[in-house]
Amino acid sequence: MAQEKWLNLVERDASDLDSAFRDDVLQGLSEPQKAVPARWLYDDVGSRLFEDITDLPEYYPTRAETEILTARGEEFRALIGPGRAVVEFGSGSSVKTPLLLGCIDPATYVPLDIAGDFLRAAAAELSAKFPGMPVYPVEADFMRQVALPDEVATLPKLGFFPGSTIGNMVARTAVDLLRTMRATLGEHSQLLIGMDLIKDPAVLEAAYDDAAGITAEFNLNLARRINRELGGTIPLDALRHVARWNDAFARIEMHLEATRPIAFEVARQRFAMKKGETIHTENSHKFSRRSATTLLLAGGWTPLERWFDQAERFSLVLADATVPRSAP
Ligand code: AVI
Repeated sequence: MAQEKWLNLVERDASDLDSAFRDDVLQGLSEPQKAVPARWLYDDVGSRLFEDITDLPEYYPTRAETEILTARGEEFRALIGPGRAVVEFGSGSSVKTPLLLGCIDPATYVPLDIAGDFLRAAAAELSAKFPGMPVYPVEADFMRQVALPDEVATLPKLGFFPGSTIGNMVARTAVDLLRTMRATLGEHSQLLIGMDLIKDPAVLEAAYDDAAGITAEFNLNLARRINRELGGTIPLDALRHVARWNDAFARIEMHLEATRPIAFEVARQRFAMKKGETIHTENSHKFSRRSATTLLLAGGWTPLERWFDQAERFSLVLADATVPRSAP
């Protein structure tokens, strides 16, 4: 399904990106369950809307993870130790990353991101906050193994992947990414990863369908983007944002649902949707302690410790690349 191609971005220049977007949309709209990979939600407008989402009263993950990072610094310091190269998958958040760097006394910071502009801005901000710490930004697609700068070759590594972005991937893609991270970081590395927890579906559905309608805007922006960039004629007034808990797969799904029968074109191809038919636009998987452990082990990481916010909504897991000796 097209959804499984989440973030699988290898193309670098704008025309390649345009055709990757067009191919994903045309293929996704041709499937029996229409679906567009979630990475296309994040154009400039979508990225700004996502920033707004992280401040919403209903959207707890960012606050919960920040709470853990603020409260558990001493424990991170004890288990991770000083002198590591912190390799962040994504260009980093101006709040979360300094909290981590401030408590573990790292040797260097290496943000990895495919979006060069965000990467350079985040790296400059971090350098200003930690003047004595070398920062080596790497413009790369972290879904593939990345060659880290020579300067960090001999340092022990800590991978940092906050936000529960791992939950936006189906299990197969998530396992591939965890294995790729292990290959990027090397044998004796550690990984600190945010993993959102299964909870009352009403709380989850509110987090992805807020009263102010920002998440709805974020989702509808995808249709707007298709119209703008691919010559689409999708009638936006006939689509509504839906966020629903899929218990079998332990995930929140975002969809765009047709409120009446519609017909439209994208890149000169014709499509139709019946009333009630949806375009699946995002998965956000939630984890139990056991499912998180299974996923990490499948990806080559052994959980060492996990921390929760006070309300136990969100977890940060520290895992080690060392595979324990046990029966096969
Ligand atoms: C980026 N990612 C971890 C967010 C999430 O919670 O799954 C994306 C998001 N989609 C709607 N709200 C937030």
